[in-house]
Amino acid sequence: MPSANPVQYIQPINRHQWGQAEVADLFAQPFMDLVFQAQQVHRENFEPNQVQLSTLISIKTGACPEDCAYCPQSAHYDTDLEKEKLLPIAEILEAAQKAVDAGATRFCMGAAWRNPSDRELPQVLATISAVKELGLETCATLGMLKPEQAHLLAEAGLDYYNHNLDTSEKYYDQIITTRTYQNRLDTLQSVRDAGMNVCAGGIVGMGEDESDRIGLLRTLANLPTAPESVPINMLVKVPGTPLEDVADLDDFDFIRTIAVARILMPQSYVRLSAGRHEMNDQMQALCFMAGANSIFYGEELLTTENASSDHDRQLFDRLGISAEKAQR
Ligand code: SAM
Ligand code: DTB
Ligand code: SF4
Repeated sequence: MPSANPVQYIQPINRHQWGQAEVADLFAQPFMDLVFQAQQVHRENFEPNQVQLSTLISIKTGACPEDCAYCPQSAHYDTDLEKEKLLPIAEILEAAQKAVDAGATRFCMGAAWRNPSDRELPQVLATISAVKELGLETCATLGMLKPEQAHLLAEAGLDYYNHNLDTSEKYYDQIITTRTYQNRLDTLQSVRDAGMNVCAGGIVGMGEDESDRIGLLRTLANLPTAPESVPINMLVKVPGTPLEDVADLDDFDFIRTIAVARILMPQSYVRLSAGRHEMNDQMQALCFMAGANSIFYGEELLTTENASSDHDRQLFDRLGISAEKAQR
């Protein structure tokens, strides 16, 4: 049934708009054909054996008013999480310096907010400027933004803003009820208008079906400008969240999602994001083969465990992958 409030898309003239059936045909190919095609697209646009490293930090943890069904930080669920107020700048800078020393080129600061308050934003702005001074690219994910807040973040030196669509418009109300799909698209537009790079992706393995994975990727690729960075997260099932017992997604369907993202958004970095801790090396290698060229690097994601940096370095060595160097 069509939604009561259809999402407003602003379409550029002359840009290919991916249709549902067209993307479904990509997904339906034999696995090897799909991965081969994705790898070809990847090689036309990127260094084939280079992966970009982003390090995450949670700068404000838990007690979030939103009800995102996957999220351990929502105040709606009892997840045994240690809440933390906004971290002092010095503590964030210490973590950022460690990220530089470990070889990351981007530092992504996440806050469990519905949106940043005008009271707390100034401290975040100062933090962003200080992190940038260390030579890192900066990224933040702070919830919904008003246009003027996006401009302040850009002025402070924020390179990327992460705001995920999470899933298809169709499946969205099964996952979140406290903000709309259109709210998310509006934030992405504000980020774009402020001149920042857009980081937007989603989560798979939340009980959605293939048409939802198609819908998510289509919406991202059909944006007036595709996001520069596209995180594809495998759901981390956290006890206490409504999705803790959802059925596993077939690994091959995850890899297909990466491959289709690569084909639909040839010039975007596709990030193999949450869920790597639970993936074996062969699975990760196939994700790189399918066109993933960025990872979250560091022992922790926001509140859950990530693959260890030692293990990542060993895996890169075994695969002949090198970490992308800083651009400046
Ligand atoms: N509160 C802000 C917001 O939601 O816009 C920023 C932080 S929020 C934790 C950032 C993103 O992390 C979410 O949009 C979601 O895509 C991802 N995420 C959260 N919990 C996850 C989980 N259990 N598994 C995979 N991804 C998750
Ligand atoms: C994104 O797409 N994934 C990251 C980042 N953007 C902020 C977050 C993953 C969170 C996984 C659950 C946790 O550690 O709390
Ligand atoms: Fe809050 Fe973000 Fe978690 Fe949703 S994903 S509950 S907005 S921290």
